[in-house]
Amino acid sequence: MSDVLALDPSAQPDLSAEDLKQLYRLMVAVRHLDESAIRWQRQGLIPGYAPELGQEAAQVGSGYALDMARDFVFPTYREMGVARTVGVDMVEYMSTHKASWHGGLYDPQAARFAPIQAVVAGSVLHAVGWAHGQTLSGTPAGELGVAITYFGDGASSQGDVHEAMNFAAVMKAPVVFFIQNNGFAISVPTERQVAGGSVAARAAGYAMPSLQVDGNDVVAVHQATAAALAHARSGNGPAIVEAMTYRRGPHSTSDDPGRYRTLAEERADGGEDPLARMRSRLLAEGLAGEDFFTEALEAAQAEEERIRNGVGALGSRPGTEMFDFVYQEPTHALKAQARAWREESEHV
Ligand SMILES: Cc1ncc(C[n+]2csc(CCOP(=O)(O)OP(=O)(O)O)c2C)c(N)n1
Repeated sequence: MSDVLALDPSAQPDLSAEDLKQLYRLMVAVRHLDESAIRWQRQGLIPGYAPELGQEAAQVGSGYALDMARDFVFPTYREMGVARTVGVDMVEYMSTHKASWHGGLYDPQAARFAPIQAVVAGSVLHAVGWAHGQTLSGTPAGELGVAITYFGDGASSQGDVHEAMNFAAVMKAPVVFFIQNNGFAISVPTERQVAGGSVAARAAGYAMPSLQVDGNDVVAVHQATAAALAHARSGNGPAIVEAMTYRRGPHSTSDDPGRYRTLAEERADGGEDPLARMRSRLLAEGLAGEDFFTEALEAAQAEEERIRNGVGALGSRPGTEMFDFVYQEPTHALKAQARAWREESEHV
């Protein structure tokens, strides 16, 4: 373990006043869109959605630390806030929740944001593969693109995560494992399935550095992620960031948290609202006044309206497309499935 480098978030450059304001604007845009998406589902515009209420700081703070000219994001189904922060087209992103297309209609290569992943822990393996490709590309240390993979405390119990971390550490792959520990895997609380209570603590066993950070503090998340990215970019291999937060809403629009936790527990365990916290900081430091907060909300409302109209206008995609992007060269079995599907659904 002697060669494990510590991560020092305080060594990262301070964020400017404009950066701090931008982090707040992004969190407001994400919160407003997230809350709206639940209403869209209730109104029948989209069939389902996985809200991220309470996780805005974890997502915006980490996304804001990325260098999108060379890094690559591997999300789960709950990273709308990261997508918004790194500039993914939000209508194309939301198409997955409209069930127009699996994984979002955006171009993953151009957006540097992998398709939305519903397989728990799936994105973790993909990220390590991509990161190993960076090593093989011959890009010099210091200039490496870094893969960042998002996953939850629940996913951390999957065997895939062990394999991914071990492989990444052995091969010194430039990857940041970003865990949002939001307290729940659907109905199962963290203490029922993360032995020891911390995913970051496992890093020592893989000889990689880690940081556990207050996931409700957007600046702390940003600095921790920036430190982990700098470590990986310099050719030192992977790092873990575990953002401790709380899933304030349901697991998805088809979940009823009342079946496994009480309102009193939600109030007691929910922690600090990330937006309220940043608002207080901006006010306390004299960086923003009421006009700024009003403008941020109005911009978020206008943006949501644009996205809602775009999602409403999305048509369905040709069903044959579900076979088109499985493999570069379709297998015999896949061709047979596609044929059978066409015969049944299109009667050809
Ligand atoms: C391989 C696999 N197993 C089970 C599921 C069903 N499932 C969907 S989300 C989820 C819980 C994941 O919890 P966590 O990783 O903590 O992420 P969170 O949903 O809290 O963001 C489960 C078990 C799945 N989608 N994929």
